[in-house]
Amino acid sequence: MTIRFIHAADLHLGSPFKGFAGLPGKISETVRESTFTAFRNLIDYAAGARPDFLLIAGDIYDGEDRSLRAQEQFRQGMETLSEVGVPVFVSHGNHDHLSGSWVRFSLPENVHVFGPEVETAELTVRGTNVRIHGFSYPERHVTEPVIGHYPQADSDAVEIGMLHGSIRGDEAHDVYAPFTKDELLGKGYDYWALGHIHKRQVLHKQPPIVYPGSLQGLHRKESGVKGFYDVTIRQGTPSLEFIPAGALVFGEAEVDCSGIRHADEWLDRCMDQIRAFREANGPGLIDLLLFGIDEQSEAMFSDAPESEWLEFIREAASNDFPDIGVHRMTWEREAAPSVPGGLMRDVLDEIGSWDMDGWKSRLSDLYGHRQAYKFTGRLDEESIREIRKEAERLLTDGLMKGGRAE
Ligand SMILES: [Mn+2]
Repeated sequence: MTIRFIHAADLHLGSPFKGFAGLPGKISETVRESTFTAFRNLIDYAAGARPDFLLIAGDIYDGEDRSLRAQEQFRQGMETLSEVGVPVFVSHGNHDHLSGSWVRFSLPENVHVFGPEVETAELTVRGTNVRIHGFSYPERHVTEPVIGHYPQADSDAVEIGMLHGSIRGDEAHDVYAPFTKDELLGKGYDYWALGHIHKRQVLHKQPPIVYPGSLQGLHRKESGVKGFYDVTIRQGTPSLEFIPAGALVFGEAEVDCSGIRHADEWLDRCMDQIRAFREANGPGLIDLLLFGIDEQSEAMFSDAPESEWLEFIREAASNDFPDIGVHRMTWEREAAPSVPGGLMRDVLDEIGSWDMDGWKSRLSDLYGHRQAYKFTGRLDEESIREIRKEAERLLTDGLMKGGRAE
């Protein structure tokens, strides 16, 4: 008895990719289209491999309003799988919960969408009964555990649980439909198809408890190759193959700047790193981390504003590698010098005294502005920490350059 299925989650179709406005040429288009491209890669793979079924464990859509375009693309993908006879089981998550207001599209009959309560879908694969248990988020915040509503395994069937949520006590993520590993194992299922956490991870090997991760990285913290799992369970023994699907990879490249005196030397070193990244990862968005900055290279960098350096490398990269974008550039300098006095020092002291709320209230005009939001994205603790670091760095540079802050 062998069954084969595909497990994907967190497609986030139609994610707006805020904050990528400055990228030149083709790459900004690639970024905007990336969730759709990744989805087509998933569908093409499934149509070719013809597994027994496909599981999508939540967050198909990025927004609860489910844009028309995203829904149409999804419907087309489902039609393709309908034509080749692949059933699809869908549970909606916190991003595409059932209470959002969206225009309805009809999906073909091969698609089963789980309702707001845990329910069981059954199918027969070459004489083997398969039971798939799952639910869709009735509203955005499902903070109560739902695991108690999943039935115990019935010994005759292959049993699969679909669950969009996070492990109890995981402080780093909003705790949605929290569960423990033991609770999942206690159900006696053959496979747990999880969603919600965008980082790929296998929480347990046998039976597998799996987050496939997001199908496409959505911002620079979702780095590395993204995709889905092709799963085979043969005589009760599972084997998992990870299949890349993302249109581009978010990543980092480090550029050693020691001994550099001229801009063209710097450019060569950057391009070497970009080329290496391209060879290892394919299309991508890169953060360049400049390290080993000595007096000579510092003197060179200080002769042009940072924005100009960034523009320079972006253009050079897009000429040689049209599918690579330089997202950000960071100068890794030594610790702040102890230059006393002056207005910069006063400002540095002042902002040093602000706590998280202090920063939030001071940034709220900009971040709350409807037009600016397109460029700034969301104001969370992580972005505040970055703004604070950047502000301190600009002020410190200003101190070093005798008051000229870029
Ligand atoms: Mn998600």
